[in-house]
Amino acid sequence: LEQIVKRKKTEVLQAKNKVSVNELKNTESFARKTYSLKKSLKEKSGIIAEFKRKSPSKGIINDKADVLEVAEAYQKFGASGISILTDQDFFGGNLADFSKVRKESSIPLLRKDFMIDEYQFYEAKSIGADVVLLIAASLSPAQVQEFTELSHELGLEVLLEIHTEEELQHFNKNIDLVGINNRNLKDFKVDLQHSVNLKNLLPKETLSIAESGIYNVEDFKFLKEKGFDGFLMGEYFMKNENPGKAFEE
Ligand code: IGP
Repeated sequence: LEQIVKRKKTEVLQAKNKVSVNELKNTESFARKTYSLKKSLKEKSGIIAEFKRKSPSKGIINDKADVLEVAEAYQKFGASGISILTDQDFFGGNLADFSKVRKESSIPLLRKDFMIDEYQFYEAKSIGADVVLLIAASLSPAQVQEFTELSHELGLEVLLEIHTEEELQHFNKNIDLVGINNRNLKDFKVDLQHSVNLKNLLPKETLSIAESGIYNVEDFKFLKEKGFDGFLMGEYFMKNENPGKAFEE
């Protein structure tokens, strides 16, 4: 994670030099009204289906699937939202994938990246995001607070990702959604029960998302029974030649 954050800082500096915040503010998407994932979680399946080509823990998952085709299928078969990785170096994503999907879809889109600088929030808005991810493990509670305020000014919802009890300190009542990562980012181990225990420490009314390592219908049902409002699933779909079809089934 440290390595990713370090790389990200350089990347943001380069991006700032290419496109200024003012230029981002002048993009077409910047003025659009965003979709609410909170609302969509209740109205549809609760599944946030992810487009992810590769990951540090799994290597290449799928480098052939077409992002537009997959996103269209995810939406058609009832996803509440779509998560699209925009990190290039570690996850094989890019901003263009995101913008393309935005043009063709009308459901909430989550920009999945490592957000560490204000600039990235303007960028997220300019590519058509509705929701941004804040990872507690790579931010201070003060940064989470500050980025949440900025996101709301831009009309974006915030998904705070936590994995440990200590990270509950990053929570504040302005946060829209709390994601509990079933996967430990340090050793990549997946533990669903750990997430359930952590969820029970959150205020009851908090909307919670179970993230990662949901590999079959039993996992999904288990987490749903335990009261999770949303389910972020990537690999289970992406490892198929046709991820959209995997979602349908
Ligand atoms: C999806 P999976 O195991 O279904 O492919 O996981 C998603 O939760 C995972 O990609 C993820 C992630 C992250 C990726 C969760 N938190 C933070 C990058 C950064």
